[in-house]
Amino acid sequence: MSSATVSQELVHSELRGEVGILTLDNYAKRNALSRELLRGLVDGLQGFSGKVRAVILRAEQDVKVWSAGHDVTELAHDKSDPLAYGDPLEVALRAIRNFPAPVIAMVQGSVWGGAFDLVMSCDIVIADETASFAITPANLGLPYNTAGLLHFIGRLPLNLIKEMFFTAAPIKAQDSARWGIVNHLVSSTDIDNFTFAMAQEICTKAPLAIAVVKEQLTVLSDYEPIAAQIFEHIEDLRRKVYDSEDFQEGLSAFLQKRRPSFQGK
Ligand code: YXS
Repeated sequence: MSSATVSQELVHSELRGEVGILTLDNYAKRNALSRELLRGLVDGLQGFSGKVRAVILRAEQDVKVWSAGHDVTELAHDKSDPLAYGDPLEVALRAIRNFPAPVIAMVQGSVWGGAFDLVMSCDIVIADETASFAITPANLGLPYNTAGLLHFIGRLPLNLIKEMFFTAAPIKAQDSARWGIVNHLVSSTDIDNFTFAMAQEICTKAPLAIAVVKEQLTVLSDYEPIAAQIFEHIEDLRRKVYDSEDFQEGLSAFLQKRRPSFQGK
């Protein structure tokens, strides 16, 4: 089976009028964001180009886990940056942010790690009462990347971002609505219809005006002037972390299904 076919197996694409629907479907691995699954997501978006005025990104109906985040088995552990610009997850996040129509994340179940960045890279987030959101690099000893942090800084209060990164604890549905992680919290029985109705409403509006406003908001919210010296300092700090024994311990513990023992070195 070709790689493209495998990817299409992991992410289903469906056209419903001018709404494109991408469904994550690798529950055996809790929709972990592997390079194959992410390729399916990017290919699905590209396949919608010129055909849709709104996209819904979802998992299968009523899952307990929307996505378990970056595929840990694919995280670079050769002392190179595990979340580099060319990482498949970063490529997918940019594809969503640069897609010329609104992408709505429809969330049921738990969202972990890089999948939280994926959800927050969508333009609108609709969730039900089973949803929760966690960002978990502290469980692995991994240094999150600067672009990812800027995604969060542009969307959420700094104290919430710190709590999520420092505790790696899931934010439950009600709190996610209070903090503005989600636009709407609706019941699991209503979420399909509610989300599709919003997508259809968007389809009745001027697509060029929406595409330009989305692009303007992306450019303006991403525009955080960082002096080269500051960026190099940040990269130096991150390198110390992904070079650390703790990161190797975090990866080993995950793969051996045991609790990590971090030594701070
Ligand atoms: O043992 P098998 O082969 O059945 O596979 C198991 C898990 O190993 C696999 N799986 C994953 N594989 C790769 N990467 C993952 N992130 C991942 N998560 C799960 O899926 C199969 C079923 O998992 P299991 O038995 O644990 O399912 P469960 O229903 O009991 O528990 C579901 C979860 C999501 C609570 C549990 O799988 C879990 O805690 N997964 C890891 C969540 C997480 O820490 N994600 C962050 C990944 S790193 C990341 O996204 C960023 C780089 S960062 O670290 O910066 O946030």
